[in-house]
Amino acid sequence: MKKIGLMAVVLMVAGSVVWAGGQAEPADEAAPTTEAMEQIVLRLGETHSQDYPTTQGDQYFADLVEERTDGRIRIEVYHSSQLGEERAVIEQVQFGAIDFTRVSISPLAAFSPGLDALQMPYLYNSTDHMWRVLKGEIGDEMLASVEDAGFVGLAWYASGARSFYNSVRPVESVADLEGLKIRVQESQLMVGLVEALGAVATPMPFGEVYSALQTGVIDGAENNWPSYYSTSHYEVAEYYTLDKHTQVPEILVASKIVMDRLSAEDQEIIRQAAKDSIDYQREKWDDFVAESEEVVRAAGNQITELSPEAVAEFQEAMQPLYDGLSDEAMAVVERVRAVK
Ligand code: GTR
Repeated sequence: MKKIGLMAVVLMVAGSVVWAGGQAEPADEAAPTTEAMEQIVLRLGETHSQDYPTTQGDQYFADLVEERTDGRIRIEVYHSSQLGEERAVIEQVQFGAIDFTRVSISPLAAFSPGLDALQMPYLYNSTDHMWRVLKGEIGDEMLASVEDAGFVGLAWYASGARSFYNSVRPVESVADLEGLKIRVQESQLMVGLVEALGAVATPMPFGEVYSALQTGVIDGAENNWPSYYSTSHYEVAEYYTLDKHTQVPEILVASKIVMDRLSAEDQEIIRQAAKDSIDYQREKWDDFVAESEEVVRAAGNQITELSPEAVAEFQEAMQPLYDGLSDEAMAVVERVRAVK
């Protein structure tokens, strides 16, 4: 199957192929006959490897769409950053060169700043609390809010809690982070968070972190168990502190330009398939968290649990981030806190 740019709309007619919106294939002059089937091939960009739970969620979503359209819409999942690093892919989705992506809301917030309210430090008091927020009114509003920036928010995926790891020393208190060079996602909020703790924030694409850790360009980074494990960062940064500073939802988005070209019926199939992939992704997530933790612990990494005093200290150090929020974002934070 050949593709044209972002969205290949193909008329498949008994042996001949005509590109709608592109050039007709000159090889076969035969006019389309009645059994013409329009096939749409779309691309989804994913940073993680094929067996990572977000990629499994993407693939499940793609399969549902293909099944529910009898093969008329095919979504190809390009995992392992084949289409580029997160920020670059988001830009391409915004102008319609890539059709879908699954990303962390951290880098997406650079395009749709309202999302920052959902990734504030120590915002949720449990994973269940976060899911009640995401599956409720606030989650729906936030999905809808990315439309202004050129995206169609389709679904939230699980991503656990992010914690610090480094190659220099165990971190048992905020003071232990002092001066460490910590890689962060390309997100202003994350830069502020690391700086508030006295460390040096270094924004960098995900794919560059392993070699930066290995060569000592950075001392550490922060992520959840699955990413710490699947990227092999745990092999080059052995100290992992379970401070769980943020729970950052993953989000599946479509390009608004691309969605607007589809029929209302197809848009609805896509939206529903995305929603129907959430539980599957969450199940895969939980399994992979357990597996990651087991492997990393077995490898002999030094895992630090914070004392309640140290947790309080981390929370206090991050208060300036809340003080810096706009009234609008603070209103969202307050609504999140009120969700029982
Ligand atoms: C992971 C997330 C990725 C990416 C990565 C990072 O947890 O799933 O989408 O944002 O973190 O730190 O860059």
